[in-house]
Amino acid sequence: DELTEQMMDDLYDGLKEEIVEATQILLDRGWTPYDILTKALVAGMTIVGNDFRDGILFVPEVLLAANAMKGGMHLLKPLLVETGAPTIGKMVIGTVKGDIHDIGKNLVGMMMEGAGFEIVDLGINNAVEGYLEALAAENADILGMSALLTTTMPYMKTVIDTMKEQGIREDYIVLVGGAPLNEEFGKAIGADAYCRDAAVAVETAKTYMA
Ligand code: B1M
Repeated sequence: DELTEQMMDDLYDGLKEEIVEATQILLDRGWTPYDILTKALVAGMTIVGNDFRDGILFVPEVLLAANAMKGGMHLLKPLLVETGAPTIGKMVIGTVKGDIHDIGKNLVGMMMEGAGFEIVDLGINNAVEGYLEALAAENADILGMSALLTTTMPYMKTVIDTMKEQGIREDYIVLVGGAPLNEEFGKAIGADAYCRDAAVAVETAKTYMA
């Protein structure tokens, strides 16, 4: 599709207004919010990520791309969270300490809300104390943690170990996600499940709440 190709270029160039406009055009053409997210925005961000890794793009450019993506997501959010369904559970979610990546986490939050979950978003750079306070204060069912760096993902284990020490690990379902994680890592740190993407997070959470 010509427009989605253009969107990938615009995302790469960090052109927020163009991304917002194109997102609206795809909606007007009848695309589902989920297809726009995955086939245009996430696909475009994957290209940005590859060139970032290869030293072709640098932090300022990637920040602009992320900002452009958020513009599109902002438009899609009300559509993704629109739901008449009764609440099926409550999830506290946040990116772990030392990590400021939040696009994936935001996406997971939106899709979970759309599926009927109540979401308490703690934002980025969360220490164990913050997670545990929120879980108790919110009377949550699920803890969701996100990490995008190999240097921050071990912090998830710190959180889970602290839950075990305090005897509250079994009171919550713990779901983890983020690009550098995998199934094996999720098991090794004692999470209930690793979620590859937002759709899997929704399905996994539903299964545990059933
Ligand atoms: Co960062 N960065 N970054 N970055 N960045 C990565 C992660 C990297 C892989 C890029 C690369 O080298 N190819 C690399 C990590 C390498 C590694 O650890 N092995 C990297 C690096 C090195 C860094 C810095 C250290 C760079 C520097 O300063 N030298 C720095 C670290 C800052 C910090 O956190 N302390 C940094 C900074 C940044 C920006 C600020 C510029 C920006 C973030 C802006 C923002 O988030 N507001 C940024 C970005 C945008 C990226 C890439 C390009 C894209 C991430 C993204 O948003 N993807 C990324 C490359 C990549 O991942 N390919 C990269 C789109 C998003 C929808 O996907 O987040 O994977 P993702 O989320 C998915 C799933 O993973 C899953 O569902 C989501 C939706 O499907 N999921 C969950 C995620 N969290 C979940 C939680 C759940 C369930 C599922 O809980 C239930």
